[in-house]
Amino acid sequence: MEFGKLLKVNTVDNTVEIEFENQQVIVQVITDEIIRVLVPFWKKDYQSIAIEGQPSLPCDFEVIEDEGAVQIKTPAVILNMWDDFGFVFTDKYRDEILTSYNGQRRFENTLSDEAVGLLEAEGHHIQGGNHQNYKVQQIFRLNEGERFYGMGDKTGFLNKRGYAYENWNSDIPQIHHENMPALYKSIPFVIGKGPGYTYGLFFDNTFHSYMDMGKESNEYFYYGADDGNLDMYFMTGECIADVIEHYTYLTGRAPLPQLWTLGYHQCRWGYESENDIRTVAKLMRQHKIPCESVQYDIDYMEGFRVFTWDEKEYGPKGKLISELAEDGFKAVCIIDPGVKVDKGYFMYDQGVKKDYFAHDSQDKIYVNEVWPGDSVYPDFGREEVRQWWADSHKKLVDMGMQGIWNDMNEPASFNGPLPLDVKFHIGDRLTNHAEVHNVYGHFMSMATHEGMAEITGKRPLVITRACYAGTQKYSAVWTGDNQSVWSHLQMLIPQLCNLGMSGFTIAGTDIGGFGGDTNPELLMRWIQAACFCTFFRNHCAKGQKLQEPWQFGENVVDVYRKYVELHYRFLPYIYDLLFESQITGLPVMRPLVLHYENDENTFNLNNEFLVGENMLVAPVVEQGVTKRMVYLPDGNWINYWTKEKFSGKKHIIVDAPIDVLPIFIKEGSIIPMYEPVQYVGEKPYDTLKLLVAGDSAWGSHYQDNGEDFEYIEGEYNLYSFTYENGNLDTAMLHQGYQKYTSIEVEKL
Ligand code: MIG
Repeated sequence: MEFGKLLKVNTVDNTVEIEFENQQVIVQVITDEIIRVLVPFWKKDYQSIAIEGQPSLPCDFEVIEDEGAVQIKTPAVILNMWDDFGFVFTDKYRDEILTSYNGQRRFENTLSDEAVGLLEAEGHHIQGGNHQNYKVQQIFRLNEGERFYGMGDKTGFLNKRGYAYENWNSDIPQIHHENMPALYKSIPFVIGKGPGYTYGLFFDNTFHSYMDMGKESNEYFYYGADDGNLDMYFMTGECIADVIEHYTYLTGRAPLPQLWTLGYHQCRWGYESENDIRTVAKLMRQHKIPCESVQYDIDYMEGFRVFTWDEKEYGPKGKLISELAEDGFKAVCIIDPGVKVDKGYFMYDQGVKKDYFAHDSQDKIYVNEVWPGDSVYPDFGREEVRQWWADSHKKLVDMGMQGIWNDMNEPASFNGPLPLDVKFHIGDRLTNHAEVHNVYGHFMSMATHEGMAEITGKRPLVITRACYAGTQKYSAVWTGDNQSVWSHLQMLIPQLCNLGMSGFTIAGTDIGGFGGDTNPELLMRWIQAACFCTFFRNHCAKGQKLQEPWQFGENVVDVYRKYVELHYRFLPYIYDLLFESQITGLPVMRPLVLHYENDENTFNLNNEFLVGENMLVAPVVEQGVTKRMVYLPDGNWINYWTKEKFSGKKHIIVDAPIDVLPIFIKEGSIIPMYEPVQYVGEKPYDTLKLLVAGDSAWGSHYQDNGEDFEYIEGEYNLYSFTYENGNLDTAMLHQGYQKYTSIEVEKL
């Protein structure tokens, strides 16, 4: 569509309405650094799902009109817009950051619809085979050397340049290859990074959308969507961290979790009875591998009916859970959205009576098939339905459940995908699956989070598979059904780093791989690579080789234990980073490019990462490898194991036999540590250990009760440590909680 000439500009408060001949465009100055450009192809008054409340802050900006052009200028960004919706964002020095592309997309190698049909019938997946312009589409100029980060859980590598993706939450049990269009999550947020500039773009639209980051062309990149608005938030910043801070200012940050949730979890789809669960719990303790929970997959339910418990296989309600609790185990169970069609089953009856399930285009309750057989889908976009779902968790909490794992909420279905016209609501507004699909998991997590917070009074553990931008406020995530293959171990690093830069600070992958059979070497390397994950769980599918470490012999158990223990040693450091993340939005696992942006060795670095700013981890993610190259960026780095010191900005070769995960600590930092325990709560954490890297070092540390919301009222301690000439100086920046009885120094 041609927008036509820019005719008129009208500014009210922070909103600038720009009339083109054929289309209105609305520009909102959200903050000095964030500018929203809304082209309301669909709806002018659209209440964002990702962004809650009113994010606009008062700011000083100028609107300067010129013949056929307008300039909007804040202290940090200048947006120039002209005829036909041409625009450029520049920084305050007027250096160009992002420019609309002046031209059409160029389709090459286009297949006819008929050819696509034939190929698809043969089993090919034709991505973009019949190239098309989308109903909503914006093309941007692509600069040489421009890179892209973020975009949620997409497959492939850290830098998304040259790849194309889609946002359509998808249940993918097959191997997650690097060229897959979409996985379970839709986070239409990208960080653009070029020579001398950094920006963020968030496209707030829940319909099926497309992001081509220079695959189709080297001259442009584009965003497209099947419906909805072009609703684009441009964010500027001096660095990637600034952009993440702005993005999470808009869409929210992960709240502080309970400390135990960050510990180790064991799971398997196919622990089919009380006995299976007890055995695994017992063996965890026997092998002295720290463990917080043996999680309940769908097997624990009565005929896969959500909010029930199978007493036949798992014993009387509450008994198993409370007995295991005596040994420190917390209970976490899976809940799927699909409710079994079954008269007499309370969830089905209540939902039918209150009209809580989605309807088909003929206005009958829509039925598809999932684990319980014929099932219906709660209409989670309605507040009343979420409240009902939230309240239903009382049954689980009464049994002793302390955490909820939400699966299948893409939503998944066995009997073909849900048609796009299945009727759902968002608030009171009737809409359909096409709009709700990508936020179905978001609304479900929100209900679960609110229910668990209300019922337990503690910080909820919710883990979700599907989600949208902003879900980080309600839920942690895991990356779904990976497989026991080396390429999935390799992908863990870029995938979790990109999820982290997209707001999801609490995330993990199934350790050992979910599908397929793992093997000793792969499992040992996996527990090492995952050692600093904020969601730390070994999980495996029914029918695959059993995946608990003791299935592979004593040597594996020893190596495995070493790294689970190491995770527990660094728990206070991880927790500190999560505390900071509430203010900065920064993740725990970070790609090197986040802190060393101008060092080109970091631009495409897929096989090492930072934990916070001061720890560098370089796992072995290749079969048969026992030495590896490690890139150390600027600064001095001390090998955690050997205490050997290296100056950075160079590649080194390190030994990494099967029991070694190379770790380097940045000189000048202090890392807080605990002694490992069998589970959080086994004994009080009354001693803090400080790992001091170098002769002169600084660090801070946050401490609270690790469970409830009292920290918000000030029940916490904030320490600042300075180490100089063999002396440790401790300052309390805040004191509102019982202090450690001792603080010990370990010099690196
Ligand atoms: O169709 O609940 O990703 O973690 O074990 C498979 C059974 C359903 C998929 C989840 C996986 C879980 C499994 N679920």
